[in-house]
Amino acid sequence: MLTIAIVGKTNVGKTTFFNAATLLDAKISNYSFTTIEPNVGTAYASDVCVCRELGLKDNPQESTCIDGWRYIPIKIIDVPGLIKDAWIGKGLGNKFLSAIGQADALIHVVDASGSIDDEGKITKPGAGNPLQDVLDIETEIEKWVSDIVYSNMQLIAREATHLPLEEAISLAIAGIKAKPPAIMEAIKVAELDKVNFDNWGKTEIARFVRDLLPLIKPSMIVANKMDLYLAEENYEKLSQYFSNGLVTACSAEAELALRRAQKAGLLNYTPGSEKFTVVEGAKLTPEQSKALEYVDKRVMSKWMRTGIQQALNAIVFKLLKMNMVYPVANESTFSDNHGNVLPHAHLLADGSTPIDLAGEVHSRLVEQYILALDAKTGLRLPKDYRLRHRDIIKIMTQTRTKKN
Ligand SMILES: Nc1nc2c(ncn2[C@@H]2O[C@H](COP(=O)(O)OP(=O)(O)O)[C@@H](O)[C@H]2O)c(=O)[nH]1
Ligand SMILES: [Mg+2]
Repeated sequence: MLTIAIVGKTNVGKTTFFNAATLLDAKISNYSFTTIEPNVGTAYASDVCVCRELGLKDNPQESTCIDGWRYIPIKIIDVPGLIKDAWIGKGLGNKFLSAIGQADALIHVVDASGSIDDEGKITKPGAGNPLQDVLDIETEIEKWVSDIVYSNMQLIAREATHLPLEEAISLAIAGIKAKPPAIMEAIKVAELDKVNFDNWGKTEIARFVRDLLPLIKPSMIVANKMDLYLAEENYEKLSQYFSNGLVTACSAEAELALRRAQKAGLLNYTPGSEKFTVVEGAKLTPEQSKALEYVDKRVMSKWMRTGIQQALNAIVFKLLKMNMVYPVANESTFSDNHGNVLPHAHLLADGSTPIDLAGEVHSRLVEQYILALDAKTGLRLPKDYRLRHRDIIKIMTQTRTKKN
């Protein structure tokens, strides 16, 4: 499953973001290291479901369809305790940094209201420096990965005697999930393709890692606490510094309040939508009314949304360029063998083929694969067809397995 790690300094709202995205109840508080083990949970990436264009009522199995929006599960990890110099093992850094290793992308939460100091302690709003906070964490991750590469120099050199360098590095730092093509690209961008690996030192490794990280751990910067005054100015600064749309505005606490109230049956609210309404006849306590008024005034009216679902979607569809693809067993009814309409939806990286989709569904399908059909048109698809967003695919297989 696609895995996203939430990183950032202490007290920026990582656990609140995590809880809002998963609606699990991990502990939230103002202390450093409240979370001592990474929290792992399920969040969702959402997009308009194909049931709409087909005018069908669907029966999703693992995913969910709410008002014509399909929500596909993704794994998210709340990585606590990243502080300056965590990479040398200070604090609980190293253990948590390894959670980043398994992630496909990062959500980098920053306190845009500037209410934390550089150590992550709560301070007067506006006193902190959110841009510096983001850079500190990036440096931290760079140092950690550089350190791993550096301590594996001998192993890499040995493997590189019989493997291309990018494969040797990929093997040596397997825990970071860096594929050879990304490594090769980073070597080129860092202009290290002309430098013999034996001559790489700390500076070369640092250069290589700086160019590698955006390729293997693309990250979305989430400017959190946008409900607080002062956050806007910092959000502008962050957006200017990290141009190309990598910064999203968010109020994790507002989303958490809305999802909790929705779960308690008090609100009509769909994650990602621009409005919420109080359920008719719902009895709100004065505190609840006040909190919802605050969310409405400070977040929804101003930003049109809380930003949590948008951040998740942006990371999955824009940054990672995933496509949502629907496998079906029956191409005329768009259903599985039990009559469930559009039962599954998978997230597949751009460039994936029908065989990749078969692999996601079941390894047996790959072994028995004969051909794939585009269920919308009934056309046969070549083996190397590149799946597109919202394709509905029928995979034809041999009906019998060969005896061996
Ligand atoms: N005003 C405001 N406070 C928030 C928001 N998100 C989190 N907080 C508060 O920030 C503090 C730290 O939150 P937490 O999720 O524990 O931060 P973490 O250390 O990064 O996991 C808590 O007091 C939260 O209630 C938000 O969107 N707006
Ligand atoms: Mg936390």
